[in-house]
Amino acid sequence: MRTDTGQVFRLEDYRPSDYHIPLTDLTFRLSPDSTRVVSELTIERRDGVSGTLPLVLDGDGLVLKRVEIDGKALARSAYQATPDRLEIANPPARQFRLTIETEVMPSQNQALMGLYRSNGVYCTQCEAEGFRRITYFLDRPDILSVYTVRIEAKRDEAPLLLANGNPGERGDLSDGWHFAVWHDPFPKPSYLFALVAGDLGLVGDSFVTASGREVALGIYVEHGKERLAAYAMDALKRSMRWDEEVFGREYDLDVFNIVAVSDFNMGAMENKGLNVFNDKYVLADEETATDADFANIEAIIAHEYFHNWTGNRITCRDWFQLCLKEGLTVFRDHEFSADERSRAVKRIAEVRTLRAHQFPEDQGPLAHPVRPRRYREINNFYTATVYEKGSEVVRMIRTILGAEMFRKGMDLYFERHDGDAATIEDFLKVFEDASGRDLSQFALWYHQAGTPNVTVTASHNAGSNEFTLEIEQSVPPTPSESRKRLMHIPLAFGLVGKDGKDIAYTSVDGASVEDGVIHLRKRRHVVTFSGVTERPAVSLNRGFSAPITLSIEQKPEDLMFLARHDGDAFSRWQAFNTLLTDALITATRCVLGGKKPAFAKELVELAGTIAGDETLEHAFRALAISLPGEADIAREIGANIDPDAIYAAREALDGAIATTNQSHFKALYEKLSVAGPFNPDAASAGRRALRNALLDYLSVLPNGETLAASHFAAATNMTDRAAALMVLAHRHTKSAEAVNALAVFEGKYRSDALVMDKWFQIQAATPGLDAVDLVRRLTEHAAFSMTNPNRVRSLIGTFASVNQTGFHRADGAGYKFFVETVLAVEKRNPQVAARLATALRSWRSLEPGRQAKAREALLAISAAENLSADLRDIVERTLA
Ligand code: 0A1
Ligand code: ZN
Repeated sequence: MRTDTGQVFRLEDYRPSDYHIPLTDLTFRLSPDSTRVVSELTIERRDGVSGTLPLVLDGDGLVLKRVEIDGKALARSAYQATPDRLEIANPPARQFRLTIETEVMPSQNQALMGLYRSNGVYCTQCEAEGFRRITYFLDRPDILSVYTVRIEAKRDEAPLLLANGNPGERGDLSDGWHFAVWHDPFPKPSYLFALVAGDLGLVGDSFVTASGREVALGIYVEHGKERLAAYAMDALKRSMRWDEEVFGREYDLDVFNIVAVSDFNMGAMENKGLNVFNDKYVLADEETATDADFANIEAIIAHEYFHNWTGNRITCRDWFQLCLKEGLTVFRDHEFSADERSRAVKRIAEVRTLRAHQFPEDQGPLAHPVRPRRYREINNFYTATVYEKGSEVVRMIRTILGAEMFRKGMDLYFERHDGDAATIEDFLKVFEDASGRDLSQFALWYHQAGTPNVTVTASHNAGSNEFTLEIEQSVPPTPSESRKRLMHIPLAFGLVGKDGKDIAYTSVDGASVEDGVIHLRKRRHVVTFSGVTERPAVSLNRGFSAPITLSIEQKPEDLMFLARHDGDAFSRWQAFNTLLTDALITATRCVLGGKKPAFAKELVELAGTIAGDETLEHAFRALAISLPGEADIAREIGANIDPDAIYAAREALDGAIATTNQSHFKALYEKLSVAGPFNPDAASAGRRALRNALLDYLSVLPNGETLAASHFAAATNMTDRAAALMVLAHRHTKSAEAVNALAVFEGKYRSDALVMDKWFQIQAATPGLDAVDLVRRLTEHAAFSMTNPNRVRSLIGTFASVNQTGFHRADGAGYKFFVETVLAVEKRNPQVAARLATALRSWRSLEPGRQAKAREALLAISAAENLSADLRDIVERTLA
């Protein structure tokens, strides 16, 4: 484990390396407890660099066995080696070959960075700085090298030997060993290096590219699970075709392999030609995976594949530029899913995710720009801001430029920077050059942290037929950025008339308005639309054109009207969601004041109308009628949060909607219950989503547990089964039906780790005071493991980040358990522990009692001895 050195890395300190490594030849002799790695590097000085120049290579916990230059052992006095660094004081001035032999222990590697074993399979994870745990290297993304890799292993232990690029020679060695050579012709940074060796089953297929080249596709999974990779393979082929059609990008190697492993710190990794996946994002069938799992698999398969161009062919100059590959690739996978599924539904889901994960980050102590300027531990910057907000920034570029210019800019990006380690400046420049637009103010979206607030007042003058919007922007201060500059915010809008159609206007004054988008550039704009003969309902930030918080005094009648008629599906959803959120905030205040919440009849009835509106997609209806989550409500309230009051308010609205609409919901539920063969497609998933949302409401009515129990018993797929189990476990906790369903589920899936994750997740989110004890008990369950990231995230992660009433228990018991667990996880896997610890990032918005307890918990973590760089960084920033 790397302990904290306190070193801070700064963007302004970037300078190119003095040395290049054009060729990297690696030989691995694999063994669980002692793997030998021989690295032969061709090293050159950068042009124009002269004089005595030490070569300093990065390491991390390495054991050096041998070092040679041009085939001769290096004198002990000529170099200095520590586990974390190899310095050669005075290497030859011309090109030379450096040979380094290291020893690593994959079986002991629980941090899952570098070379490790997962379920008996050797695999690697090198992003961001894992390659230095394998051999000494210039482990930075601007060192691009052509890799040739030879793997040697015992044939019976590892019949399968994979690395990046195309396969080369293979054969037998003595004593039951064998070898395989892989060559990747595309120069790449070390973080994209990968190796996999083990005994796995293959799902093979092929793909013919637009120019007619045949690519062999392979997905490797545990033996016996091949059938579960069919959906992933289908998603891969659709992704390859889509990237050709939409971005003009073809695949470039002869093979493309994906390996599913069961121990993985993140979702998946885009290693060139050899993606390594968390098995959760590969394996699926109707019996074991939910519709959400299918959608995630499709998105992540696409995401990693799309990295081949945005990340691999064009990589990042340094880790400050992480959003260059991640924001752009998320944008690409979002667009893919929107094309494959329902664009409107996809957009709503994206915005919900952004608000749930990125907004709290941007509004709390961990706020950072999409392109950060400093970091202590880069692993902690794989954040919602870099990924999700990074994607929103790319989306805004497209909004500003229009689809055609955007594509022209992307084409120029690929043409100009193929083979480069590029920067955000390079990226913005291609769009400026392609379109002739000035994006300098827009660039602040990359450089400035914080969610901009936009406040709007609207008025209509019937005498002059003018409609006026007074719009003001402000960006709140964030850590180490107290003064903010004004942003360029593209605000899509519509003026909706009585007939539900957008009203035309004759002219606009006060801001530039193009194609239904107001371009805000100043602190305040007074935008006047002339020729507006009726008072419109204004629909703002359509399609969520900018990642901002919007405050507009809007009459509930207008919001009701927009919820029924807005021509933009996202804004239609937003209007109803705003009404629900407002009602829940008021209800929370009632609860805190000791009063019983009451809700407007029109609102409660509108939920029924939307649920039954056959002109709307099922998935849209399901999203619309699902109440904002407890954390969403807390975020909107902003300060002095009492999770118990929010919970009670939400229960009250659930009850009111269910009671008012009961016969209608029951009839709809029945209508949607017709069984047919399972199809994972978006339309079928939407039907299931609506039916399960209705079940959730119906289950709060008398005998709700009986209905949920029969839904559970009759389920023919995991989506319905898990939905019913959740309703029982959360709404009828400890009822005979809940206890029985949990036991049945456990009995059936005990040996399927990924399904048991759902069982852990559902229980970890059980509302109320007992959850802490339940979760603590579940850490003793045979299917739980403190070393497997999926298990830890399902049980501990869900408890801490989803269970508002259980985790934020007023007596601090939730936090106490959390401290113990985070520290226990950290001993094995600092990266996973650091991510868990971000669950407390919004501690300052809690009411004073809980706030004090949360602070104590953070202090207890920071007081622990030998804290890893990962965890110390998160905890100290959270407390600062
Ligand atoms: N580049 C990957 C994410 C990733 C980052 C770090 C990892 O190390 C543990 C693993 C994966 C992606 O965006 O999918
Ligand atoms: Zn990515």
